[in-house]
Amino acid sequence: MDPNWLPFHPAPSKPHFHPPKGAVDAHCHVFGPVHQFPFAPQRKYTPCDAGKTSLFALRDHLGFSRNVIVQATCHGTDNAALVDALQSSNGLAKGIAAVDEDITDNELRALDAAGVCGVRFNFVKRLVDKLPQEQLQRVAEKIAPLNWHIVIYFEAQELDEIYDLITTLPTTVVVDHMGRPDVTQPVDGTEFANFVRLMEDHLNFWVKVTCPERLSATGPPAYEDVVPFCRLLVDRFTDRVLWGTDWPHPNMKSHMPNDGALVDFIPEIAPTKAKQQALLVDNPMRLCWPEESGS
Ligand code: 0GY
Repeated sequence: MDPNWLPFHPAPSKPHFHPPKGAVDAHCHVFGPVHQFPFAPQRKYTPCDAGKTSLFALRDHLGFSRNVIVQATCHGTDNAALVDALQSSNGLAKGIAAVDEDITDNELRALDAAGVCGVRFNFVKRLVDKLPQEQLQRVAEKIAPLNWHIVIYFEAQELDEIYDLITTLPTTVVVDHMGRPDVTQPVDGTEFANFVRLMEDHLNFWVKVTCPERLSATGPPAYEDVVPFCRLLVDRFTDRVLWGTDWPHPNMKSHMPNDGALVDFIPEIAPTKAKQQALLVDNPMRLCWPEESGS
């Protein structure tokens, strides 16, 4: 692993908050193990191993039932570690893959059968060599028949540049980590207003109210500066929000969060039982397990 890599928390606390029955950690990753699933040559970081066994143990420890595992850039478009985790999950994990634009229909169908329900495109410049504009359009056409969704990771300052591209996508689009707002700016300031407008104007957009540990300037354990941003989105778009741990927290530099404390953050951003049920169960089930959620 990279010399300055922060490994995931070795012993997260048991959360005080009990997630509702059937709760989904809708943003997490698996890394390696590298001897079985080598990292991609073009990766921008080399993490510690963080395999499926550790992920599923964390799920149980935190009181969650299911995972949505998101392909991370260190594995490029080789989804083998992801698929292996999905196939070992007894149906309790779904996956978001990363694919090349020349992927075939047969390869897409195989991913679908393994439990993949979406593809991710990364517009964060430090994580990719080339922004995936053209690839996004071509892949969007290919996945349309599978009823998958598209996950997009970008930083707030990129939104204007990619706005037209992402708002013409024909699928449900999920934005990672609230579009990475600068939380030192006011929650009702122009930057975050742009993002809120995107959500208001485009009903196919969903958002992950995730990663206080990445966004916060005030820091752990309360991450109080991030709360108003998450809360506004949960209040206003209750049926289009998702939550996840982001375990094993790639590229964290300031600190490694305690995953138990991250779970205890949930009632700060979703204070009522109804909002917790939507955020943690109903929304991720509707999006990733529609066959079980009756929609
Ligand atoms: C995250 C965030 C990061 C990394 C990746 O795919 C990735 O490598 O998403 C990051 O460095 O901000 O969601 O895990």
